Amino acid sequence: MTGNEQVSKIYDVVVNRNAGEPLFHQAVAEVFESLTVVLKRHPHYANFGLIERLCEPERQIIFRVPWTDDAGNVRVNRGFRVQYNSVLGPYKGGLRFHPSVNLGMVKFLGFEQIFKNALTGLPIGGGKGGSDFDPKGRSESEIMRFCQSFMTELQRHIGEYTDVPAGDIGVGGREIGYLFGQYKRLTNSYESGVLTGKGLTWGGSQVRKEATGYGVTYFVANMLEAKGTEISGKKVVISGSGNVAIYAIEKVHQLGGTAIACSDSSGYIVDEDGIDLELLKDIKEVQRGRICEYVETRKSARFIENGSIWDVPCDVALPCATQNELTEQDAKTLIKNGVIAVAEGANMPTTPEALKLFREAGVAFAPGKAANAGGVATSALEMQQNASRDSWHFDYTDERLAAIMRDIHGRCSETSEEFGKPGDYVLGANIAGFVKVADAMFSMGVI
Ligand code: NDP
Ligand code: 2IT
Repeated sequence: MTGNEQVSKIYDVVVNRNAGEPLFHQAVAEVFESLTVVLKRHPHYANFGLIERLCEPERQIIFRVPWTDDAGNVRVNRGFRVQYNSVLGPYKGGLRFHPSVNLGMVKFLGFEQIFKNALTGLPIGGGKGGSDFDPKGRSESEIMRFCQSFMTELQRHIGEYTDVPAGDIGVGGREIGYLFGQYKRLTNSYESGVLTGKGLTWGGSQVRKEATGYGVTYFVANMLEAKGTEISGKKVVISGSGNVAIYAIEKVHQLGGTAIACSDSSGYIVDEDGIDLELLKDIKEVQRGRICEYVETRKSARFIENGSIWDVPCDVALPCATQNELTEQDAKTLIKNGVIAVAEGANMPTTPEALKLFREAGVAFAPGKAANAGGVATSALEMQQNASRDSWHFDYTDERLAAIMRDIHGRCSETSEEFGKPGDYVLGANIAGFVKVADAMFSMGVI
């Protein structure tokens, strides 16, 4: 059998065994596309059921999360933790609270996380979790009670050496605080390294909050440098206005670019003068408001309720909201408008059809598992600080992050060259991540 036939046979099995999980299938297909090339050169990676084992999570936990709302009604949500692969270190990956969360979504995110974490070069395995809880419109005390109930079950499955969750969509510093408080109370131990993204006064790392957004921008700076240009003077469109988007905007501005548009699920704003970041932070981080409020204060900006943010002409596009948010039509528009680089701050925000168009058009394209790895990498730095009961300064941590992103860029670029597709960061990231995990799996035998 050729590598291609082997891979497509395994893919069919994955699809049949995981019926009704299209996001998971999509994530697997994207990695498998790159594996054909690897198997051609290194057929041994198909031995000992390695690829089949890689697709099957080591453990999948689903649990009931009951909580009481402010009106006294009992609500029931579903909690998930998929402990995907631990050959490189304890399971590591975020928790997502969003009404769309289901097992297939958590599996897609956990699968991606394995390769992303491998690319960081740090000792972390892959996992992901979350709940179909919708934080929108919930009071502080409802959020707290939900987090406490969620952790009441999750606590028996996690630990500094077992599984270390962090934030993702709908889970930020506030939620990590409630989750950590409940973990500490239930276990009667101050195990700092059990969660990352903690507050700076109680075990958190400098730069963790900023890390994903800063990291994606560092990656873009490296990509542009390879093309003989830089961020300075470029117009950048960034979707989302959450944790990743806000700190991507901050770093773009620090590096001399201009972020001119951002969004939330109700629409997008365009501000050709450059986004006023203090205003955006106040609306999103302090008031927890909607993006349309931006134009009430900032008269130079406009709010567009219907339509796509990718209609806004730009040099660099950073999808930083959610999966499959950048479609084939969006890619056509961006290419027509002359986009030179696209980097995924979110996980799998680009549809396969859009990705194909970017590749054909020669647009520099950074997949999420490489471009947004700065968040989890800084989580691993937080774990290091917790283990040595140390805390590093902001500038030092930021330099470490920038160096990690430079290394990831280098690894992806060298691997793409080695396999005959220079500049194909998707291929480079998939292969470099896969080889590291696969080699460790071989060393540890059939487990
Ligand atoms: P936040 O919850 O802070 O922000 C999410 C943003 O995306 C909000 O503006 C939200 O708008 C928008 N959004 C979410 N879901 C949808 C949707 N279905 N349709 C349209 N807009 C949507 O999350 P993060 O910034 O932390 O995460 C953003 C992305 O980055 C996710 O894909 C996440 O997996 C990925 N990521 C996050 C990392 C981190 O460290 N936080 C690390 C690596 C990747 P609204 O408020 O209206 O819902
Ligand atoms: O998708 C991701 O990499 C994250 N949500 C961050 C995970 C982490 O453990 O910091």
